[in-house]
Order: sequence, then C-alpha cells, then structure tokens
Amino acid sequence: MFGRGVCVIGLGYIGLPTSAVLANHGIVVKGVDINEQTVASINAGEVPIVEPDLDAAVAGAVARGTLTAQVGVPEADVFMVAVPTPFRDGHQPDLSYVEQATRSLAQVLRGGELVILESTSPPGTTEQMSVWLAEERPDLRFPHDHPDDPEVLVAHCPERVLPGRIMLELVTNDRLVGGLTPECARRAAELYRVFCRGDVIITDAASAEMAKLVENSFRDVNIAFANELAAVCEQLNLDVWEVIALANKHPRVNVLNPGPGVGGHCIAVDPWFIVASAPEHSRLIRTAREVNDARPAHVARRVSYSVEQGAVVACLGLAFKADIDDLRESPSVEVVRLLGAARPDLTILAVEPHVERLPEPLESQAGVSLVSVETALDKSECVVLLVDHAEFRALAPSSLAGHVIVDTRGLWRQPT
Ligand code: SAJ
Repeated sequence: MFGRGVCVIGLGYIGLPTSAVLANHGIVVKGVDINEQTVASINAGEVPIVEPDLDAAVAGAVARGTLTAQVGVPEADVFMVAVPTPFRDGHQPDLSYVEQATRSLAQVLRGGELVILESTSPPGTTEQMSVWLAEERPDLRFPHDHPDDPEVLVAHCPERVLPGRIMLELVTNDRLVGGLTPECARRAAELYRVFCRGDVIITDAASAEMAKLVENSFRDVNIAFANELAAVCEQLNLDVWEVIALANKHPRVNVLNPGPGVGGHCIAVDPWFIVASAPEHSRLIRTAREVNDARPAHVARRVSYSVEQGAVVACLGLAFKADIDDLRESPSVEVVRLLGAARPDLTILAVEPHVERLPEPLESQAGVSLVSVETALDKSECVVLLVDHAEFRALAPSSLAGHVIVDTRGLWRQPT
C-alpha cells in the first residue's frame, strides 16, 4: 500500500516525530523541509529539536534506512503536511506555508495518492487544499469537485500531542481522521492504524478541523478563568491556590492553574482561528485570549510594585512551561522583557536551566543577564517564579528565606 513511501512535509515538532514513528514501523519515510540544515542533521541521524526519546527514534530510523530527508518533494503514495499555521496581523490565519507545501506536492502527483493535512487549521482548510491541488493539476480529479471518483484523496488528521510527551502521545492518543469523502477518511485511518494504539475516529474534514481548535480553546478559556481568579484574589488579599483547591473539592469543578500567561504555538494561537471564522459568535473565546495575553504585563507590574529602586530581581524560568527548553511565545520571557523595559533601574538575573543563552528580545536588553539559580538567589532581594521546572520545585525553603517572593505558579506555597 505504501510502496513509494510516505512523504512528510515539514520536519518540526510534529513532522519529525511522526516521521520517526512511521519509519520505525517499517514504512519508508521521505522527510521534506525547506531548511537545509534541518535536512542535513536528520540525514546524519541527529535531531535539531529537544524532545524526550526523539533522538533515539530518529537515529534508529536513519540507521535502518527507512528515514531520509531532502529539500525537494519526491514522489510518494502518501503526503503528510505538517507545516506551521501561525496568524498574521489582526489575528487572521496565515495559511501560506500550507499553500506552498500543497502546490509543491501537486507537481509530483500521478493519481492514486493520499494527501493528509496534519497542521492545526481553520475549518475549510482541507477543502481549500483540494482546490489548490486542482489549480496546479487540472489533469487530475480531486475530492472537492469529484466526490464520487477522485483520483487523489484528501484528509485532515490534526496532531494532538503534548510537547514533552510527543513520542508517547503520538502512539497512545486517540486520533481524529476527517476526510473530504468517507473513502478519504477510511484510507487515511489505515495509515494511522499502523502506529496508533488509541482509537482512530473517522469524521468529515471540517469537523476534525473544528474539534482540534475546540480542544485548545477549551483549555485557553479555562486557563483564562484561573488567571482572572488570580487577579481577583490578589485584589481581595486571598490565596488563589487555596481558593481553587477548595473549589476543586466539588465533584464537578476542576479549575486549572493560574500562571504568568499562556505560551507555545498552539493554545495561544488556535482560538483565534475560531474567532476569525465566526467573530460575532466567539466573544468568550476572544476575551479569554485577551485575559491570558494580559497576564505578563500584570505580573511585571506586580513585581515592579514589590521592589525598591535599584533592586536585584531573580526571575526563575523562561520556557513556556515546565521541564522543556522551548522559549517560543513564552509569557515568562515577556514578563522579564516588560519588567526590564519599565524599570531600567533594576538588575534582572534570569535563570533558565534548559538553555545556554538568552533569547533575542532579552539578549540585547540592558540590565538582564542569564545566571545559575545559585547566583540568582545569592545576589537578589526578590525572586519571581515564572516556570515550575523540577529544579525550582526542589529548592530548599531556606534558600528563599529573606527574599520578597512573587510565585506566579503557586509552586512554593505551603499546602493547608
Ligand atoms: N498553562 C497554565 N495553566 C494550566 C495549564 C497550562 O497557565 O493550568 C499554560 C502553560 O504554562 C503553557 C500553556 O498554558 O504556557 C500551554 O501549555 P499546555 O501544556 O497546556 O499545552 P501545550 O500548548 O504544550 O499543548 C497543547 C495541548 N492541547 C491540549 O491539552 C488541549 C496538546 O495536546 C496539543 O497537541 C498542542 O497544544 C497542540 O499542538 O495544539
């Protein structure tokens, strides 16, 4: 069935792990990326990103000869598109990477192939892919306008894995497979059943697109609720974690954790795709985004009020969440940036055990440096906990004594 192999376009946080898992199940995987360095390191059996167990999986697949990488799109039986879908100004979805990947794979189609969109996308994108394919290849029949006898099948299977647990969740999570026709979904499901031990659930493409957006929006709205409670409790001089722990004793209540904001490329982005699709009906989703986006400024203001002129402030954690090295769209980086900009009199000692240098917005910022946790605690008057990394969880209470503490994650509070 996959004699010409599976071509995975986009070898990032989703495409590369998926390629490695498929290749380790004996499928010939031809990975494609526009970045020549990424291609070179994968062909050398190395991994350009940090994700537990990914390095061994890639090295094994490359050594076995089932995984190769290249810049141009080769012929294959299946094409999986796993490229970024960010938003542009005004929070409108930017589908240019999907379009570019689609138009390039169209060139090598012969008929009989299956094209799968994995990137999280606004409802209608899979159908749009089929239209782009048809524009490039008027000689072939595609499912959007030939639903009864398409020569190329098109489906959507949104990725749902959690960074930090990708290799595990790729295999164990349930998968949604939405086809432009039932046959498109059925064929795509066959591929996922090769490696997926969870249920493979068949639906239509637009429902699969929307379900993925709903998952991340559900999370965003619930985190916004927790963040709003944090601000309310701060004003009322209450401990928000105590209040949430008490409320969560109710059998049907499960409030999430407040924090310095929502980061990463998923939860902070995907709700905007729903807002863009139906702006007049998505007020709650939009407001949640605004609440979460306002958190870093709120935390920076709170720290600023808590410290004297010329103080030394330790900021613990820059990653977008615990125990990963990913600083993309990190609210913690934003807190440090805003604090440094508002208070040039402060010395800010940033600690991030998972990176060796400051990310760009902070590297060029006067008064901010990257130091070890020991140095930061030793030299500072105020400690701001931004990420609940294991290293910070393990700190002895005595090392924090005498500091003003702003704990945005409730990590060091004493349980009652
Ligand atoms: N966060 C809080 N409070 C919480 C939970 C999270 O402030 O109670 C913050 C985190 O610190 C982080 C952000 O939210 O900054 C997002 O972290 P996360 O661990 O909740 O999620 P992601 O972005 O790493 O991965 C999400 C997952 N989606 C869901 O759990 C519904 C994952 O399954 C998706 O595959 C991924 O988005 C994606 O690629 O879309």
